Amino acid sequence: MRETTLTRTTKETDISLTLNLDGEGKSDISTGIGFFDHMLTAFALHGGFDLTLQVKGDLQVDCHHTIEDTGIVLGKAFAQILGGNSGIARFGSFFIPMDEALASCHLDISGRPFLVFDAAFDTPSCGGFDCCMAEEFFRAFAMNGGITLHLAVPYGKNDHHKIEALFKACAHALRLAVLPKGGGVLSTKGVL
Ligand SMILES: [Mn+2]
Repeated sequence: MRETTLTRTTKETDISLTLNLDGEGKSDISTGIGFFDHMLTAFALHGGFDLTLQVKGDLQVDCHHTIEDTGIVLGKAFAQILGGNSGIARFGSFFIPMDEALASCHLDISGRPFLVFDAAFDTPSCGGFDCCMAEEFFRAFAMNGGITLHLAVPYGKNDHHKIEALFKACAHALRLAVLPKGGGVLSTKGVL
C-alpha cells in the first residue's frame, strides 16, 4: 500500500500526518486554522488521498509556521511514498473553475523541486489563513516533495475561490501524476 506516517516536532509546530495515495478521499484534519482545514479536506477529497493530520502550531505568533510546516511534512510524505518516482505517470495538469475564478496546476514529480506561483490576492486573509501563505505552503510542498509545481490564477475576484481552486487543481494534477504506470522511471536518463 502506498502509505506513510510522519511526525515532525520543532519549537514552532508539532505535526503528525498519515497519507495514503490510494485512498478514497477520506480525511481527518485539524490544524487550528479553519480555512486551512477546509483547503486540506478538499485536497484529500479531490486527490483521492486518505489524509489524517494533526497540527499544533504557534498560532499565538501567526499562521505562518503552522501552514509552512504542514507543507513541508506533506511534501516529505509524497517523496517518501513515491521513492525514486518509478512506475508513475509523473506528469499531471488540471484546470479548476470556481465560480468567477480559474486556477491551473501543471506539475512534474521529477525530483527537481521548483515552484512557479502566479496568483495575486486582494484581501489579507481568508479567516485565520493569510492569503500570502498559499504561496508559502505550495513552495514548502514542492521543495520537500521534489516536485516541479506551476500554479496560476489567470483571473478571479474572490480570494476564497482563488485559493480553493488552487488546492483542488493541485490535488487533481497530483492524482493523475501518481497513477501507477508500470515500468521504471519515465525518463531518458533512467533515473530521477
Ligand atoms: Mn470553500
